[in-house]
Amino acid sequence: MTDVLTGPETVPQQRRLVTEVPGPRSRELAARRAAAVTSAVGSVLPVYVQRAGGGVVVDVDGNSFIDLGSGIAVTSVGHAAPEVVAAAQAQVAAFTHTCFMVGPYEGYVAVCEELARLTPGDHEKRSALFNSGAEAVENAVKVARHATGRQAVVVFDHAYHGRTNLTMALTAKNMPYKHRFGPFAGEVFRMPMSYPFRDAPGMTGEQAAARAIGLIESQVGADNVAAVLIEPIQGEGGFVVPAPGFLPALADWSRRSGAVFVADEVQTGFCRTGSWFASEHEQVVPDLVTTAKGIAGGLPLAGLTGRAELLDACHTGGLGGTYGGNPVACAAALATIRTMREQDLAGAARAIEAAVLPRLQALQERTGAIGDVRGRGAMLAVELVRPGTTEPDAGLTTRIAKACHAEGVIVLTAGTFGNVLRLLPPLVIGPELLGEALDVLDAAVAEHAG
Ligand code: PLZ
Repeated sequence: MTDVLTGPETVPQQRRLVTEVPGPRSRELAARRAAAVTSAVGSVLPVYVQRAGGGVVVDVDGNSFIDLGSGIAVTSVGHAAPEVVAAAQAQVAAFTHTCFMVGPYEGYVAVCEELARLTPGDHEKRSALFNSGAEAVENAVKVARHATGRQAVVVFDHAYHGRTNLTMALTAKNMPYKHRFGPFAGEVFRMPMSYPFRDAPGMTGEQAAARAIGLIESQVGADNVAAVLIEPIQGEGGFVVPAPGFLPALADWSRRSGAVFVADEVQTGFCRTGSWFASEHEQVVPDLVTTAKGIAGGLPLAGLTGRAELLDACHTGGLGGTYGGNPVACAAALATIRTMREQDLAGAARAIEAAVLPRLQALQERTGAIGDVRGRGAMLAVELVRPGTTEPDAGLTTRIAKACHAEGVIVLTAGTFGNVLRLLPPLVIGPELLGEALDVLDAAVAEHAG
């Protein structure tokens, strides 16, 4: 059992339940919350967090949970990663905010230099920094429209791009993201995704791309498309990995048609899938890339990176925001990127895939309720169905997730049909801890899916 240093305290890397879940202090906080926090914001866990380190989250009653969620793919370098903590602390002490649009500083520039180095392609790039993934996506659309003089944005079934008005329009799923929140932004066109588990058997990526492209050309018109926006592996939509060839064919079509190809790497980026960016697995070089989540080890930061001629097409002052590229978040990002390089966390993600995928496949052998096992790196999932069919079983998915939480393992669900159980461990999680978490998942599946 290795311990992870977080400030003055250490968080033992172990699963340990010392009260019922939720314990009395969490129940007390839940009651205070009910009277003060809107019920429109939900939480996955019934417990309240006191501290966290590495791959473990400790609640206010002293229960330790193994984290297979990373705060939705954010704490890839681990909770309270020592280098990130030190960098953020030093920056807080130096200055917390000037607004880059008022008084610029080196951290912002250095993060943009790293984004140019790390994102796919060796063309000249520029970046702008924001606070959230949704904001980065909004700005990708602004840039694509401004640079092309076109308006239409093509997105895909099962897509998730955020909760602002424009990004709700880009997001596919009604509940909970869009229901009664319209009217939505216009000029958004949704196309069929390549979804191997649910497409006709044997449909290739090229065929799935031809299906989408045919619809774009007939319903939108190639000359009207400002941007084709896609997650290289869909996140909230259920870790849908398109068939090989789908992404390259869409990127090629975009280039030929004068549309900007935008990869939303908010969830897949920064080593999550076993390389810096998921686009790399198919040698796709996007015109624009959006990043957030894993970039800054838990501090809010997002980036829009892409071809210099696109980003620089906008008039000066056209992009920005009070907090975008906050100096503390930038310091955290630089430490996060350094840690990812030094510890080869892309390699760690591949090792996680090598350890977890066979176990999920073995689980699939044992139960007819697992229709599909998929994902890449440390972004892995099972899709739960009624045995012998592809009919989604959201109820079973929730029961298994809740059983894991009750036993001290944080897992998340996803999917348009709510029937995907997804694993997003911190990339620094130790093999023993990971193995123990999978034992808990095994037992939960055995109990609820038989
Ligand atoms: N693009 C691909 O995954 C955020 C959303 C959780 P923000 N995904 C988690 C929820 O229910 O709100 C996400 C994403 C992709 C964009 C976003 C949006 O990123 O930082 O949440 O705005």
